Amino acid sequence: KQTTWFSETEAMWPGQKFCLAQEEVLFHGKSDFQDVLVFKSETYGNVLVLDGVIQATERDEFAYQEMITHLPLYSHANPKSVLIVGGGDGGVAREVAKHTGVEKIVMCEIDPKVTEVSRKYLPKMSASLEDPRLTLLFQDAAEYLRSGECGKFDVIIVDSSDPVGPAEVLFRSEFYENLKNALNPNGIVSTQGECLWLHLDLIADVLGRVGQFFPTVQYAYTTIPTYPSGQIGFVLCSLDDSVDALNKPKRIVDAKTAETLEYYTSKVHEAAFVLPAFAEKKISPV
Ligand code: SPD
Repeated sequence: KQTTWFSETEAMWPGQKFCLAQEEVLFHGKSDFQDVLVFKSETYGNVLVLDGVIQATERDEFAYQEMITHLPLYSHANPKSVLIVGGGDGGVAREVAKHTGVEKIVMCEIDPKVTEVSRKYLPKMSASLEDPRLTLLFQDAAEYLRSGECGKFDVIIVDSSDPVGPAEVLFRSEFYENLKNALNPNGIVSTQGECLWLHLDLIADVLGRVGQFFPTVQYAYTTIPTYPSGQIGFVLCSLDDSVDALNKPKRIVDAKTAETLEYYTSKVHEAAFVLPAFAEKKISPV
């Protein structure tokens, strides 16, 4: 049998392409915002692809969803309210829902098609979209935050795709300012922060931009085989200006929650902020 290869577009990583052996296309269509594809791979389970770029595979999604979520939530002493920007596949909502102290989760996803296909083909990622604490809005998050009607949150997680297409507005200064305005005192933001190997200049720019609004800003990262170059990071911003506002967890993981985690531990939390020399030279903490 001849292998059919899915080959990722090289939108933000010219000169390299990641491929996965594809068994079957489960869904392919255009939403109002982007091209949406879900396929069954030979070795990574079902795969969600937006505009030709891999967003999540069933085999390794936990490495991203756990870290973008638990880094800010365990850096906060007592998070009760969480806003998720994007995150339509439901993976971040699943991780937020593990925090029993969280009382309110609002998720603002621009594209209902992403949620629809995830409910159908990515059931382990999307199950917590039914959590009674969660309110799901299909809305442009940039407008939602600009309106000032969203209220205030302890933690905001920006689970976006790359800054081409619908997510481009989520990397602008105005958006970061609006994130700050939507936080409670000591609030924390965690955003998809791109790859050290590919986007160091972009990361330095973003850190500079968010540094205008937050006293503490740091980059942390995870490893994940199906994202470009096997690595992706998070820009974490805190209104708390103390030295260890972000890189030391304020709470430990209880035994029951630890059983559900495949990547995040308190030790991994601290290690995620330790950068290789080439990156530290370019993006030292603000
Ligand atoms: N280069 C791909 C970055 C994708 C980040 N978002 C993933 C969404 C998973 N919930």
